[in-house]
Amino acid sequence: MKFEHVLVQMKDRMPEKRYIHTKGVAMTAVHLAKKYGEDIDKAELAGILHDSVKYAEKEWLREKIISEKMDPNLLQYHHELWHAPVGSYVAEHEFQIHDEDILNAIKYHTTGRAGMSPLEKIIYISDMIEPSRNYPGVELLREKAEIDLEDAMVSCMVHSMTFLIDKKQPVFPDSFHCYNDLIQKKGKVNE
Ligand code: DGI
Ligand code: FE
Ligand code: FE
Repeated sequence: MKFEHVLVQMKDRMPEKRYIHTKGVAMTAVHLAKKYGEDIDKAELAGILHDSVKYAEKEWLREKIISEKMDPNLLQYHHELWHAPVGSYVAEHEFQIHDEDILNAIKYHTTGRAGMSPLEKIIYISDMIEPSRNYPGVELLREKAEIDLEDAMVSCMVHSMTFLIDKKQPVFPDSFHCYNDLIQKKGKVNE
């Protein structure tokens, strides 16, 4: 990996299993970036850094969301969502990443959003299909990712939202906006 020196810094921040996931996301993102003509280095860096604060203290994450004036709605939703925007902040301020697309790919990797860039979609999908992911339906998502980025993104978003709705969990509005945006752009409304 080109950014091995950044990857090794993730080792101290997370358990072994999450480190393997991180490597898997970076590798998968590089593969998809090659396939869909996106920037390979950006994909690798975003993949490596996407879960950097997954194991940070909940209260520290909350503080950052408040002090850095991130979306205050996040605090009304599950704390699992907080590592994504704060991870983006950490990428910028600790790892000196200033590329807006990389920062957004990290920021929206958990919820998605309307108007995602191809890199954002690549990271969102890679997070769900990297080789160590093992849940019912993952194989089909992997197959879709090899065929069409948009279609894979729709399927991943539907899978995530359906999973939350089945468990009667709240769904963050960005995910709904992402879903509607993808479907409307596909022109599938009222078909
Ligand atoms: O950090 P990872 O485990 O690699 O993956 P992730 O960043 O996609 O986080 C997944 C977790 O976040 C998973 O437990 C489901 C949860 N999640 C994602 N979107 C929402 C959500 N939880 C709630 N309550 N609402 C959401 O919209
Ligand atoms: Fe994550
Ligand atoms: Fe992840």
